[in-house]
Amino acid sequence: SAAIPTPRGLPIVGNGLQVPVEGTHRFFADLAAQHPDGIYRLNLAGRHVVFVHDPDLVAEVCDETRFYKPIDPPLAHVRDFAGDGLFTAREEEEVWGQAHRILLPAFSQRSMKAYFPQMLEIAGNLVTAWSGRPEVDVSDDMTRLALDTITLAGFGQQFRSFEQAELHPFLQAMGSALTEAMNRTRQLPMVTGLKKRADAAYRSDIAVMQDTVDEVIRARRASGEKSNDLLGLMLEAADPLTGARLSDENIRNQVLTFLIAGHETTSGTLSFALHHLMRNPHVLAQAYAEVDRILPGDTVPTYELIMKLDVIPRILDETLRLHSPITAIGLASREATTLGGRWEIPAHQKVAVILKPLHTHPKAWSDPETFDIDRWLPEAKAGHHPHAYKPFGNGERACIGRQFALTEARLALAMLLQRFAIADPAGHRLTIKQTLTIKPDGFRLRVRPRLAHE
Ligand code: MNH
Repeated sequence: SAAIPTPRGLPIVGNGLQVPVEGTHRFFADLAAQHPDGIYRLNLAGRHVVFVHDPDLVAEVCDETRFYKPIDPPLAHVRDFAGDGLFTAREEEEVWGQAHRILLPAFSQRSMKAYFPQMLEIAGNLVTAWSGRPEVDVSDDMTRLALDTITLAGFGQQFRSFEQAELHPFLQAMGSALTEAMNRTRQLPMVTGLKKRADAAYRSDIAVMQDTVDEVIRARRASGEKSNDLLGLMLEAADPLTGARLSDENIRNQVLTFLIAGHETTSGTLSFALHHLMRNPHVLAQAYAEVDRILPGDTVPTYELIMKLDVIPRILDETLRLHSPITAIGLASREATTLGGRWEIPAHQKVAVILKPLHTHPKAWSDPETFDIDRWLPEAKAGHHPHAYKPFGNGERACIGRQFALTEARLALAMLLQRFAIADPAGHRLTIKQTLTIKPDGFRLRVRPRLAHE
């Protein structure tokens, strides 16, 4: 056995202070490059974390009989507001399985057909918003799209974000709370305890989020409406295994979870996809050709037409390889074990998989930094390393909203390309903003309605 390599750190906080607030993705990419064995260890403010990015080591830590998803920082902080919702529930909490079983059918690919009219309505609002403007802020509008889509499809509520200049107060509160959760992840608890102003703001942001959600639930109850959207299901359905129903508090936590998990990530994916299209004009041309073939003129998209798309889904797959909005997944060992036949770790050792170094690992990807959608052609895909691509996480705790996000993103991208010529005259240099997730910062596009289809 061998000692896991550890970069030298500062006393007390260990390597914690070396992790920059902006751009942790760059920091971890550099560290990965310095550790060709695919493994290293950091002391983050007293918490020892083992990082793995070699796909074969990742395959080991993705074995759910050996590793589980712990709720550690930053998720332990997100739990301050998402509670025992699916994303931040602990493995031993029975309610995770109950909610998972109740909600899983509602997230199947088949169910997406039922949400399609709502997805179409909100994508239409995006098109309307862009029609009157020469230039758009991409990340802001994708955030509006994703938030309005999950609130309408999931909870029957109209946020009407495109009618407002400022982001909804819920979004502002959520953004600040997520930023604070990330700050707390980098601070010693003692320091967090001293920052009274930040703590007061954090509490008030959490109250704004909870009030918003309580209002969504109250409005549904008041309407007396029986709907089989996500909220209707949670209010009515019983767990097929235990017969249990979800408590009101758990439903609030689930709604909050879907609002958080359901829109930051989808909006980041769409924004990064547009960024890559601007950088790769030949792929953009392929996307236009596909849209003009499947949705000629002003054909209104249907679920069936959207499922026929091939180039656009591959653009999304490749975008998620190079820019996963969720940059890392956290695991922990059930028992003491050995990784790669030589690295010994104790029981309950925290392990992090930083996705970028995994998604660009030369063992699994040729020409890894190149945006190449042909990696996702069926023949090429069959040859992929089975554990070198985890943008939606792993195993049972993988993303429940994957089909929802991909269906929504396909539709939005297709409609934007159907309606607009997009250009990036300033030659956007990608800078990344990070809260719990990453998205492009200050990314603006020049948009112009396509009169005749080019
Ligand atoms: Mn989503 C878990 C990525 C869209 C709801 N999601 C995860 C995880 C990743 C992830 C990674 C696992 C995190 C972890 O291991 O700690 N999610 C994405 C991405 C997109 C996305 C890249 C868009 C693209 N997610 C969505 C949408 C919804 C959603 C849309 C809801 C409508 N995600 C969840 C929930 C979980 C999750 C809920 C937690 C699942 C569980 O643990 O049971």
